[in-house]
Amino acid sequence: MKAPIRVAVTGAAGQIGYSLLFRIASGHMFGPDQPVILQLIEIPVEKAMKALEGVAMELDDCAFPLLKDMVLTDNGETGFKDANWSLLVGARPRGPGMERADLLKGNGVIFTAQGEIIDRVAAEDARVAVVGNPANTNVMIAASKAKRLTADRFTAMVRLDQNRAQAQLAKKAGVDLTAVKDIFIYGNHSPSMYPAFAHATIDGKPAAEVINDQAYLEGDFCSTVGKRGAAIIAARGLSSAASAANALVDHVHDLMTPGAIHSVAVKSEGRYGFDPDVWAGMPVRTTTPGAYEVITDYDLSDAFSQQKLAATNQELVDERAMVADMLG
Ligand code: NAX
Repeated sequence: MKAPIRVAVTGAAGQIGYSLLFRIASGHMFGPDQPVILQLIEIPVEKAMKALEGVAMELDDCAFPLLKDMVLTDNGETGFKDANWSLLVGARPRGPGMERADLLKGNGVIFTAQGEIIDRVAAEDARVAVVGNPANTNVMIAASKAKRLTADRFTAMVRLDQNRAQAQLAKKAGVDLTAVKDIFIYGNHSPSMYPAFAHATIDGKPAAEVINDQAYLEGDFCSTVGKRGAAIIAARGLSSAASAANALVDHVHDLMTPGAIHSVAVKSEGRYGFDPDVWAGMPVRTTTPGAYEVITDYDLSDAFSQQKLAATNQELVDERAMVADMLG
């Protein structure tokens, strides 16, 4: 039997955690023959730790053959110790009347600490996936604290947006979901993101040709995908959780699957015209488990794509400026 993978999860007693942990323990993230050890991290507040105990009891009660052990902790040093993957889901939510700069800085404190600890105590092959918002800036802060781990080990999730975009295109075209290919998310995980229909295909033909409604693609399609999170809050009274957990399963699963092509927020290094130092969504191809190369040959030279890329880049640059004193 393979050696277990150690998976640290922050915010483990939260909404997303409740949908996520059972999928990891049942083998959906790392495969049906890969044992796992869950290292569950919450805040040092009695209510949160008590809730975490309840989740762990339920995990026990599932009798998952792949789940070899669990660690429950409010201490990062313990929680990230020897972790192969650190899934940073917990974050500070936006409070009433809170300015965006305060939200960015409040989270900056959390991701500064977690970046430092992971760099110090996580496994040699440590990899990090950030979900907690503002995800792109949080991952940038965490990565800036790392001295041992290189920037490519730090990714943020835009996969939920990719899945949303794929589903919307399939519905609009009246085709099976699997007919929609090459739809990727560029930029920030925020309404400014660009779900790039420009190079998407449906049944092997350009999506724009099949849908034949440029106004829809540039208008409703982009805004539906960009504002889907808000629409779910309006309908459900709670933010997306099961679909976010599912997207994180996809994010990590595909990063562990050589040949997979998928959207990930990575350090831009200037690709697709993004500022070199921001983390932006873009298509990557997994090379070896955990490693990837950015695909740079998709054509986004049309005026609409250029305008969308510039806008989401500007938002990332502005976010970076707001936390400039916390970087490095
Ligand atoms: P919940 O509020 O249900 O759960 C968050 C949990 O994190 C809580 O139990 C809290 O105690 C814990 N937590 C907070 N700070 C922590 C810290 N420093 N260390 C460890 N645990 C900590 O939120 P949930 O619905 O689970 O969402 C979690 C995060 O995901 C939010 O920031 C949310 O905005 C973000 N999302 C990101 C998405 C993406 O696509 N990137 C989509 C879904 C989601 O909105």
